[in-house]
Amino acid sequence: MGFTAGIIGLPNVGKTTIFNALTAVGAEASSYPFCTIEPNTARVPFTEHRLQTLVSLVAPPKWAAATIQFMDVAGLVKGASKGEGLGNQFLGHIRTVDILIHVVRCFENSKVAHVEGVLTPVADMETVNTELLLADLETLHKRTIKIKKLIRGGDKKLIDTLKIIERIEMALDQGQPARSVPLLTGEEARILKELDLLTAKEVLYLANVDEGDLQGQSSLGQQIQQQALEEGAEFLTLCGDLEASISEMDPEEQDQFRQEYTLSASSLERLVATVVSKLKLIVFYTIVGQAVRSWIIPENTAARKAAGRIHTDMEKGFIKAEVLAYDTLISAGSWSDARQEGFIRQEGKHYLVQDGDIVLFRFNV
Ligand SMILES: Nc1nc2c(ncn2[C@@H]2O[C@H](COP(=O)(O)OP(=O)(O)O)[C@@H](O)[C@H]2O)c(=O)[nH]1
Ligand SMILES: [Mg+2]
Repeated sequence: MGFTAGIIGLPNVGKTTIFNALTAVGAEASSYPFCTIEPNTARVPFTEHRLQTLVSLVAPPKWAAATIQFMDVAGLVKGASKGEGLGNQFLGHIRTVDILIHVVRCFENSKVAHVEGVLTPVADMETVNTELLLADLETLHKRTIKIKKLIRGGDKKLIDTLKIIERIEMALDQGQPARSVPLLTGEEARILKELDLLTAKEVLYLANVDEGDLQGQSSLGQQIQQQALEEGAEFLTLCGDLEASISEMDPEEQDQFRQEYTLSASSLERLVATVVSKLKLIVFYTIVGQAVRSWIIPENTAARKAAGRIHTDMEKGFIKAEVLAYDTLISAGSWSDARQEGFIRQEGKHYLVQDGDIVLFRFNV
């Protein structure tokens, strides 16, 4: 189980530049190698201050941050939903991801052609979103035909599914994504998930701005921000070219450079952190043997399931979890001090792991 963010957008908006910069960051964020899985997919570490503090406290020979997978999806063009260009391949790829990072070009560059000739970020967003909407309408159309047949054949359970499909179709017809449809029950949410729609996925708009406009204050950046706000979507700015150059520097040089540009933290780290929070994921830590590691799980994951994140044997043979909150470990100074003080809690398989927990799983092999 992993989580994947798909970088999407029109051609020449900076998707690959951003993907490569993200991949380069991985190289120095762990003592384990973070490899590119396939040419267009890479694991990117979620670097956050707690892991760094734990590593300096424990000084383990090995450590590794949990990762989010990023996929550089082929550029989308008008007509993709009808199979134009790499249409089908593109849509097939984004179907597999958990969240869409929709890159919108706001940088001028006379050497790099814009597919439509001029910079029109809001129209660009719409071009991409329309293709996703059309693809979903097509999916729903096919599903409706199938479901109606099954209902006629006596499968009355599917009547609810059909009702939800109709509600979603209505939204799509008005240009609204499936994620905007308010769902009343867990059952409705389950049906929506099963429909596997592209516009049901969370979206994060990423304005790829000029070097001189890192805060996205230009009118182009503002337009995207406004649009994202109206959709209730997340919005971030970065300069792909700049991040790509920074990612090639050594760490000290990077810090210096960021100070000059008054970039508080790496925009790429901010991007990964936003993906984590948007997907409602939390982090827990293990300090076992020679390694300190962080792990990412969805909120409200039970201890036994969380153990399975590390190894299926640990889930199967789960006995109990010994748990310590991050802050308590830091104030105690070490795991053994915390144990002496009686701070370590014994939790069963139903315990819901909390963000920042440090967990030692006990299991039968
Ligand atoms: N000026 C400028 N050029 C950029 C920026 N990001 C990407 N580019 C350039 O735009 C071109 C297309 O970028 P690429 O990442 O291949 O776009 P993709 O087709 O979306 O993957 C490359 O020549 C990049 O160097 C940026 O932030 N500023
Ligand atoms: Mg590309």
